[in-house]
Amino acid sequence: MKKLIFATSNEGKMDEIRDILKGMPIELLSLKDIGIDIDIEENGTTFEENAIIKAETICKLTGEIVLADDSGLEVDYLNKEPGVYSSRFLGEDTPYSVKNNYIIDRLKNIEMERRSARFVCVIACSFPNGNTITREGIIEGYIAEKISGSNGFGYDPIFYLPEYNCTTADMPTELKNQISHRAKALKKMKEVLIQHIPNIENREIQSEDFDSK
Ligand code: ITT
Repeated sequence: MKKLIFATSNEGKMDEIRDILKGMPIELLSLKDIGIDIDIEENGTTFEENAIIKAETICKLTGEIVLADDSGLEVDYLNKEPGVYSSRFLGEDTPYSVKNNYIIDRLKNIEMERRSARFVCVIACSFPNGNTITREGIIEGYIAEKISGSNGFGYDPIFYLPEYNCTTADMPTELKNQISHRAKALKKMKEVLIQHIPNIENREIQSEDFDSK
């Protein structure tokens, strides 16, 4: 099976990525799986730049095809903060209960229409020949008036989706993984992998045929 490395140290992301890509004939390895523990300096100013930095750094180090995710929450009322600084917002080690309460407090008494926000995810795929391809996924929502839910990770307990009347931390993991920014970016990236990695498409079609019988 083709080996693919996913350059993330975020366990919450990795669980979602494994779930979203399940069924593909690839062996998906995290940095932990391959024993790499490095702090990559994410000094880009956009999600795309940071995703490329992560994927290319690990691709050069391992010589393997490497995927990376850079993602975050943009809150319109806060001029799109925390954005690319989502994991470093108020300090890397600050608990999300504190970060989430801080955002809720900043939006206190602000009506729903002005609480708009989105999760953005850019996935980069770096190939050992030096090519890097990126794909983006976005999900639009609102900042909830209070923290709710314990599924997911990070800012999920404050990201409210009116069409489901709950936060992404309230919904079952399977549902989040069908509709999320990460699911959308990975779905597009699947097409890229099918085009660029020999045999992936045939083997996937076979497994889908098998599943549907
Ligand atoms: P890696 O760089 O090792 O992948 P990281 O957590 O530092 O891990 P990012 O720099 O991409 O990753 O920051 C993403 C942050 O955005 C993440 O830590 C969360 O705070 C937030 N975030 C992204 N996707 C999210 C999601 O689906 N649900 C909740 N919060 C999310």
